[in-house]
Amino acid sequence: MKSPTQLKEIEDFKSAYIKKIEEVSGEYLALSSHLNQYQALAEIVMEKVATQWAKTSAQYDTIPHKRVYLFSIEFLIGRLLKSYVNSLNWEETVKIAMHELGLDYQTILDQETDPGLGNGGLGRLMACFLESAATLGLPFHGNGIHYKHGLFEQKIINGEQVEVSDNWLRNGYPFEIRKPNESVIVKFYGDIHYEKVNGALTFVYENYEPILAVPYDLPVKGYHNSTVNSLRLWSAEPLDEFDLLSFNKGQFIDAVRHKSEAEAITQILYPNDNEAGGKLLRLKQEYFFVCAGLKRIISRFKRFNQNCLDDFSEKIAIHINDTHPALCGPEMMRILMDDEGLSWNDAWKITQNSLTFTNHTVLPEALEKWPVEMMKFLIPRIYMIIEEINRQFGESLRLKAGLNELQISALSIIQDNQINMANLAIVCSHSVNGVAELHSKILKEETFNGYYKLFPERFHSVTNGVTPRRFLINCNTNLRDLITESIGTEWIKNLYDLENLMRFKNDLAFAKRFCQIKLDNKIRLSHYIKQQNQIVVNPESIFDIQVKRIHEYKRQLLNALHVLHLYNCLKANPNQEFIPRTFIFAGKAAPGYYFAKEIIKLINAIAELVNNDPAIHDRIKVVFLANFNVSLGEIIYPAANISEQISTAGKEASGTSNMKFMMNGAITLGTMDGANIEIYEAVGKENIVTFGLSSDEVTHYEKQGGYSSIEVYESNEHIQKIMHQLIDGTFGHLGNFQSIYDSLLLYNDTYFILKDFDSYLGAQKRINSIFQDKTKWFNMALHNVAYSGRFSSDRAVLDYQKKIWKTI
Ligand code: B1H
Repeated sequence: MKSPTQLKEIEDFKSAYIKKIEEVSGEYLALSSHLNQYQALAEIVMEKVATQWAKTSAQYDTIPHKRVYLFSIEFLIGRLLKSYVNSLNWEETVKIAMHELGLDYQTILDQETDPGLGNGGLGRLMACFLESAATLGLPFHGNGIHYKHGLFEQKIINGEQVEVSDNWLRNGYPFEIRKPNESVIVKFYGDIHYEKVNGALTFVYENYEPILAVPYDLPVKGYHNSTVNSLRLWSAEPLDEFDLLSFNKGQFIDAVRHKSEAEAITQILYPNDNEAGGKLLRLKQEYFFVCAGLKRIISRFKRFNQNCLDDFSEKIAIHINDTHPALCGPEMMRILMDDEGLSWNDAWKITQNSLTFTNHTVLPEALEKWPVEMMKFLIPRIYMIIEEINRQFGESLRLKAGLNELQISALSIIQDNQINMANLAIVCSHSVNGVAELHSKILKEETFNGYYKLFPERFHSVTNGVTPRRFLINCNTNLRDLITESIGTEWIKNLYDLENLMRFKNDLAFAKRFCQIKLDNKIRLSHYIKQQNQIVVNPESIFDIQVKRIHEYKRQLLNALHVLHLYNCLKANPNQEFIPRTFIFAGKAAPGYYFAKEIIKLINAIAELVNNDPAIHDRIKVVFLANFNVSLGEIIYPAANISEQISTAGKEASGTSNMKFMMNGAITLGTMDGANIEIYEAVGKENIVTFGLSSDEVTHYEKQGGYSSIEVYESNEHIQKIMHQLIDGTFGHLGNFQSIYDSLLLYNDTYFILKDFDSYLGAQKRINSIFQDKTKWFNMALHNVAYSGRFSSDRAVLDYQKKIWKTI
């Protein structure tokens, strides 16, 4: 029974909605399109959110809290409409109202584009942190780039990845507010020379190219509270629509070139994950959002602090998310000295005390280095400051730490005529952290060991987390309801409370519902697979899933070769007992990453071979789902039995899909890498399946120049067979996979795929035997949900507040 207040709320909502439809479409509801229906709902929701937004901002202005600004070149926010509705506690009202109006709520939600403003885990982590901070009621804002085109849309055509540009703003975007009056000017290029002004030698910066940075603000709403924080994304525009000087001289093309060159800066997100590109435009992007963001933060601070910057670092933390915003150091120095007139020493104190830095990867190809010439040319004043920071740092190492020249050059920010951005970030900030225990240990002992020895107190570790609101509560509503019925609602804001679920480990009725929910989620995914790939899968089979960016170190290849091996076994022995499996893959490859694209091709070739072979009798199915993004993840995570987390140990800094799967009751099949190790600790060794070399073993081999993959090959018939299949025409018109073959045998298997193959096979066999014991399987799955508390981004954000920003 609904209360009179609820009934009134529903009726009010319906009339507001009918009116809104007319406003956005100029038509009656009955004639409106799904897109208009979505737009109307989005506007109503945005109005409600905006009221709380204004209130939160006003409160922050009066109550002095330490504010945190998260600088990141990626924020992978996902769709927002459902998140806003649920966080407003409006889910039921909206659902009932839509139903009573004869509309399909899900279809309306599906009209929303999924903004691809990030590549993968790094960008998604930032979005999770923003959501958690708002839910915890903390003053915490994001600062990034308003890309006109997000990450490309992936299509699979003839088994291969084809990229299509992403135009997420095509139909307008209802959840952002453009704030032209808060625009700032960012200067590029130009010359610097010294002049005597009033007797003192000072420099003059002229002939620069000014670009207008215009902010777009998006509300970040807390769950079931009234906090609304901001994500500020900067867009590049020409200062004048076109260059009037050229226009008047009749040089029309030059006049518009000026416009498109300015806009180019925020045209597109670079589609590389875990790889630094080295292009001038990327460096422009990095400086652009750092400069615009810092200018606004500092001017706002002055406005609320009587123009005084003295206690800036007590009241503000600026967080550098990986090295892409590492120019925060020199840019802050520039603003404080050149614009605010502070001395070097005063500016340095404020800068260093405000900045904190998180590293997200130890892969050498991802560690950013910029040529000195490029930096000097593009941002000459910033280069001057970097040189001086480096000079003073070297000097202090020489005089205070007593290091010799060799040691100093190993720590230098400028090395081989390149700026090492991680070194810059470490020197300019007072805290450096890794994103899981093992990763932080590697940073201290290997990657940044020289710095660690000098400043051990600066090094920290904060294990990543994911928001349970998006990755459990809103995407697995049946599990959410079962949990809430069983242990109350407290867990939604304190995920450790999920441990109370262990009370139900012997409760048959609970177990039955728990397993039924998983099956229903698998059925939902099966429909999606049927619709997208025209493949029929068996929802009763084990859903074995690996979804993430395609990268050699993540080893989708190991998974694929295992599937090929199982296929061979079934062909050789068709009557063997076999537990049906559905192998599901999804993920994008960077457009220029040839090898990753070959892996996608191989997976699709294996799918074609296996799915269409009648001798297999549908016992194995292989599915590659196109265009993996946040929304697709929300359908996939709840449907998994097995979460494949099989990176070469020591290479995956943390991983976060491991956490999303775990929360939804999947069993991790993983190496002892990144946060897998902490999942192992949380659930206990009985409730996870691990295999493979340890990170120490990998390092040991690497120090000897690798292991011998030929030896493994020669001693293992199964491996010989699958290796031959890569090049012997098995895949028919889909081609041979010579480059994959060569990478494993000729180039000695950098990622230890053949080395770990047997161990992986053993782990997969263990899974089969466990799966047959339904009670055991339920128990393992329950453990995974129950002990996922520490992988909430609420915990991660609180850890940062305590250890790093010292705000609580
Ligand atoms: C992660 C990146 C990354 N680490 C460079 N590093 C990029 C590096 O465009 N670029 O140049 C883009 C992304 N991404 C990921 O961060 C790690 O691989 C994951 O293990 C980790 O979970 C995630 C969040 O910390």
